[in-house]
Amino acid sequence: MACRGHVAGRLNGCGNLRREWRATFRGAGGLWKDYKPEELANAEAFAKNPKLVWEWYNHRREIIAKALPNPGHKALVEFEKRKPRFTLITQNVDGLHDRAGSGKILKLHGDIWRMKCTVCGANWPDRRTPLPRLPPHCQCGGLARPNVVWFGEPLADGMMKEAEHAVTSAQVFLVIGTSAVVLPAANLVPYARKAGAKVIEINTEETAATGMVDCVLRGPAGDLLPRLL
Ligand code: BV8
Ligand code: ZN
Repeated sequence: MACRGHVAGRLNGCGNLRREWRATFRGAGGLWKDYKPEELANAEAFAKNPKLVWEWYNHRREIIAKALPNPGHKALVEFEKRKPRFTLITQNVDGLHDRAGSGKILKLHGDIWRMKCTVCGANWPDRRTPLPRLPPHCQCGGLARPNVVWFGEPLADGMMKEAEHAVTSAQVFLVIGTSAVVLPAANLVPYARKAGAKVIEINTEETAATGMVDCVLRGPAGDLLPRLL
């Protein structure tokens, strides 16, 4: 399929990083301490046992800190250089797009390298791995939480609006390495289609979006994305 004009929107999931979201789980036992991601990535679990939830984030931060952006991340940096109206929309909280050099990133689900105070609402970067003390606290003494969007929580104000605008004004929308299950992120696919964008899925497997896209490129994003340049 020939992609004309410019790529102005793309959504990616952690397939772009070998499933960080699940990679930190798919250890020998398949889960982290027998917890499913959804069981820990929510406010109730944090309220009940903030130390446990922070052990999980500390664990993921240590894995991500050792990871390097792959050719897929790097190709997206190149797209951004070549396409004036390029927007990178990610569900990943790993910060690897930043490390690859991407500039214009809509982080739908937040950033694992930032913390937020549950008392005063302060928000600050913290890249220490491992974290010296769990759970970490804010300067005000308040309990800190990861600056990510947990299940059952809304995305940051205006985030979905900005993402919707990017995909509904796009000529081409690349959907890369996501199972397209988690909402509201996955809604961006039908929004883009309805607005007339050519939607291209890049994934190693069939997804919940496959039936909705114009073109499927089946294979690893790290191999296929550089070839689209
Ligand atoms: C909300 C941050 C309402 C945290 C994340 C029942 C039905 C439908 C929806 C719901 C439901 N019950 C609840 C909901 C809503 C829920 C939801 O969607 N649940 C899902 C599980 C059904 N959504 C929410 O709760 C959202 N909030 O709805 O709030 C509200 C509104 C107003 C007021 C109050 C409340 C919040 C969702 C955000 C959750 N946070 N992350 C953290 O990281 O700790 S989600 C997290 O998981 C990631 O950010 C990402 O979004 C998702 C993982 O999905 P993928 O990235 O797609 O990864 P996955 O492993 O699934 O798939 C990897 C894919 O890559 C595969 O397709 C694979 O084939 C492919 N792949 C692998 N390797 C490669 C590859 N492709 C290419 N190349 C490769 N090399
Ligand atoms: Zn505080």
